[in-house]
Amino acid sequence: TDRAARAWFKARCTDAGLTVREDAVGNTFARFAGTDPALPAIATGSHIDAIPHAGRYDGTVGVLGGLEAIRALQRAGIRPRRSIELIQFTSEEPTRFGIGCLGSRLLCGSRDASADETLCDKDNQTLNEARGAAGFGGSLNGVRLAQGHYAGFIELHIEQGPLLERAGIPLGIVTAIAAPASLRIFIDGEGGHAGAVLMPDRRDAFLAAAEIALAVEAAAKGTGSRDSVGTCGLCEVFPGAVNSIPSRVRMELDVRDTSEARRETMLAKIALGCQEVALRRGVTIRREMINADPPAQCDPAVVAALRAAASQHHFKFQEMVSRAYHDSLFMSRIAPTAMLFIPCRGGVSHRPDEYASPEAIAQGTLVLAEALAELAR
Ligand code: HGY
Ligand code: MN
Ligand code: MN
Repeated sequence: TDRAARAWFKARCTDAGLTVREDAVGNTFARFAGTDPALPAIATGSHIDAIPHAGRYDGTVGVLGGLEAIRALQRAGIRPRRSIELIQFTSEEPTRFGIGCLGSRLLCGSRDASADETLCDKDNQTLNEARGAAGFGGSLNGVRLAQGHYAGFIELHIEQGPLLERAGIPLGIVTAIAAPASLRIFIDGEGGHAGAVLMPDRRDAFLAAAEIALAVEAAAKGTGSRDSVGTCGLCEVFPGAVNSIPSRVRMELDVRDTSEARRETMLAKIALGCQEVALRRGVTIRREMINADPPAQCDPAVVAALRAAASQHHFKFQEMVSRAYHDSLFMSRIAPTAMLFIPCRGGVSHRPDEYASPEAIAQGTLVLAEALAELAR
C-alpha cells in the first residue's frame, strides 16, 4: 500500500514537471527549479504513512498541499529564484520500525546508518532488508543533508487539537514543537495456572504493568502543567490466555511536554515507579529508551513569512505550540523551519473520523504557496 501510494504521488509530481529523486530510506524529493538553481532551495513537505486505525489527513495534507502550492505558483507563472522542493518523508509514524520521524531523523543526522541493523519491524525484518525490498538501495550515510542545504522549510499540517476550531480561527502559525519521548518497558513475573496459584504466591506481570501505566498518568498530572502528557498506548501480555497468569508484559510509553525539563522529571518519576513496583511485586522490570528529543523553536523569519502571507489575504491566524511531533522537529536542526496548521474537526486525529474541510485545506495551501514564493524570491 505504501509503495502504491508513493508511486501515485511521484507520478503527480512528474506530471507537474518536478524533478523527482528518492534517497536510500525512501525520502522522496520533488524539485520545482528556480531561476538560480545553485542557491539553497526552500522546502516544504510532510508524510503519507499512518498509525493503525487512523485518519487520512495527518501528513497527507502537507504532502498534497505542498504539491498543490507548487502547482498554484506554476499556474500563476511565478518563477522563484530559489528552487522549491517538496519532501515526502519516510516513516514519520513509529508504526513499522517503532520510532517516529525515521526519515527526517536520518536526513538531519539524529540517527545514523547503524539504524539499518538496529531497527526491525514486528516480523524481525531489519530496516536494511525492508528498504532493500522496497527498492531503496545505497548506504544510509547518503541520506544526511548538511546544515544550509535548505534556506527554509515549512510544513502544512492539521492541528491535531481543538484550539483553532474552538476559536474560529482558520490558521495556526507554529512557533515551537513539544519535546517527545518514548520508551519500552519489559516486565518479567511468574506465570502459572489462573485457578491453582493462590494470590499471595503470585508475581503477575500484568498487574505490575497496570501500576506502571497509572504511574505514567500520575507523573503527567503531577507536574502542575497542562503541557505534560503521558500515554501507555501499547501493552502485550504473554502468554495471553484467560486462565494463565501473565508471566511477561511488553509495554510502550509516550511522554511529552513543551518543556524538556518537565518531561525529564516525568521520566525520572516513571523510573522510580518501576523500581518500587518491581521490589514490591517481586518482578523484574527493564526500561529501554526509544527516543527523548529536545523541543524545537521555529525560525522567526519563516514565522514572519507565514504571518505576512496570511495577512496578505486578510486571514486570521494565531501563533501556537505543536503538541504533536512532526518531521519539522528534525528539519529545524538543519534549516530555518516553521509550521502552518489548519483546523481539524473536533480536534480529532489518530482516529478514522479525523477530518479537515476542503476549504480549510485550500486556505492553508494558499498561504503556504505565498510564503514559499516569498522565501524563494
Ligand atoms: O505522534 C505524533 O505526534 C505524530 O502525529 N506522529
Ligand atoms: Mn501522526
Ligand atoms: Mn503527522
